[in-house]
Amino acid sequence: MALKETLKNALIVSCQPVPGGAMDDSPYVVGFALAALSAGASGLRIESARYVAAVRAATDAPIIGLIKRDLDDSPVRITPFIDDVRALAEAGADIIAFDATDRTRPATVEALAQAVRDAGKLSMADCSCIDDARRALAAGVDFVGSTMSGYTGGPEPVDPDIELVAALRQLAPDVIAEGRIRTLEQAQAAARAGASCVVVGSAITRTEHVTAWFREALDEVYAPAPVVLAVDLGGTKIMASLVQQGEVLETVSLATDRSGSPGSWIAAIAEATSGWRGRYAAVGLAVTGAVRNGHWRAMNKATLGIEGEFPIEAHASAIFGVPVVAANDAQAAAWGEFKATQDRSDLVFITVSTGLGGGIVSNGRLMRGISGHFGQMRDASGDRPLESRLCGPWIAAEAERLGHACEPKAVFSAADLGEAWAVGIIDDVARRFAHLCCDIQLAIDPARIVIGGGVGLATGFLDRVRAEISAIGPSAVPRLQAATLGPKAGIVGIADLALTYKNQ
Ligand code: ADP
Ligand code: BMX
Repeated sequence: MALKETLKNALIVSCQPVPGGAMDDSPYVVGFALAALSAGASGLRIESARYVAAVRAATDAPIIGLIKRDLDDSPVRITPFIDDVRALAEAGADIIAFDATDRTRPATVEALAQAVRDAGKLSMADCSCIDDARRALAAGVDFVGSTMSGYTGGPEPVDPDIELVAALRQLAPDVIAEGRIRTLEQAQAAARAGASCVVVGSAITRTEHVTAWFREALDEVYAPAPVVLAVDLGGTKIMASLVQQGEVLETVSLATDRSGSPGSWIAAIAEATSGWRGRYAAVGLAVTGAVRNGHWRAMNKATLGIEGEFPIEAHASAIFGVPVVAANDAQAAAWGEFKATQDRSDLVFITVSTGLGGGIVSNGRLMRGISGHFGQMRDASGDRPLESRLCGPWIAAEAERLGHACEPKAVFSAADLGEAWAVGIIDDVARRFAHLCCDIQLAIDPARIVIGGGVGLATGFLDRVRAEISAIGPSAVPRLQAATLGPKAGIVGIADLALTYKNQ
């Protein structure tokens, strides 16, 4: 009874060197044991009669003794034989631990428990599950432990089995939490789950294990960051880059074949980037249109004619041979812009390009689904999407209607030179965009609205939009910024998303 009291709310340190390792000798085991006791451990767990005897000669502190054996005809390793119990008792153990699992075994749990009693010692049943504990308690053991959880088949877990500790506590008061307790938080969790004492082993006394944990943790940081093949597929152009940790290493651009199909666009990307094969670990596809559950569809076929729903992630990963993550282009750009600076305030990204797309980052999270599809909201007429007159193709069509057929870029140049027809077109677009930004400010109140896209980033566009906003004099003035990453926002954003989501 006194021993149970001593071990109440205690830390027990298991001093078991790696077999055959540099510390596998009595002086080290005794040293670890005395060091642990000097710093607040109340008990020890020691393997083999030889080490129990050596530690016993050095201290009166409670010792849980065990003997590990690798048997040919039984998976049971911890104190399998009655003779082991006797040897441990003779060597000076106070508590004798044995495997209490329900597996083929040389001696029954009942016989071992009886042998411990016969030797005048207390017993600890190393259990893998609650049923092991039930049987062991029925056989009269003094302590039940979670030691064997995770070691009777299947992959070895990383974390301790705190749930088993809590379940054991429902059966008996003297519960020892043991197994994979590596951190202060895990030890506390075991205590909170009701353990009457906690055993920590490797994390204190296996230098090889602790060293390897640190080595692996550092390897993760020192390992070269993975490279992603990041693609921005818009209604007008496709950009593909190799990206590493937000750095764009190389880029190719091609025109989007607007008469093509998802299969032909992916094939064109694979062809244009064939020289980069083997250099990337994942592919990220930022695409115009909506992406949900790896499937891609158009919101507005005028921006790009994607027929039906296309399984873009499955199709592309078969072609590229690495995991593929797809997302909407403007959402990816929103994420790229969010990650590009230290500013953690909410942002809305808007691209004015072949269509008008958007993305929202709120509380540090990218909103998914179809959020940000501002271009699909109705315009004042009520019967067409806002983007039909707030995009590059509308500028070109309007220029042609006015007898000045040219690309939007040339319309901007003409507007810069003060040509009235061009100024009228650009002012129209800027006014509509200014209204949209004011409405977004009222709906979402972002700290900033970041602008991208061929038209959005065109020279002078933002200044004209700001002038229109001043003219409106809104109750809440949106803070507009040009994309820090320029046309690469989508590329950088999807590269990061690809690494985040590739295993999900
Ligand atoms: P995508 O829509 O494929 O993502 P962009 O962002 O480049 O591609 O947007 C394409 C639209 O932007 C086209 O209508 C194009 O004419 C127009 N555009 C591209 N570059 C400029 C520029 N420098 N000035 C004005 N308009 C541009
Ligand atoms: C359209 C829509 C959005 C896209 C936006 C910008 C389609 C095909 N696309 O509103 O999903 O984000 O255009 O795309 O419905 P871009 O091609 O102009 O860059």
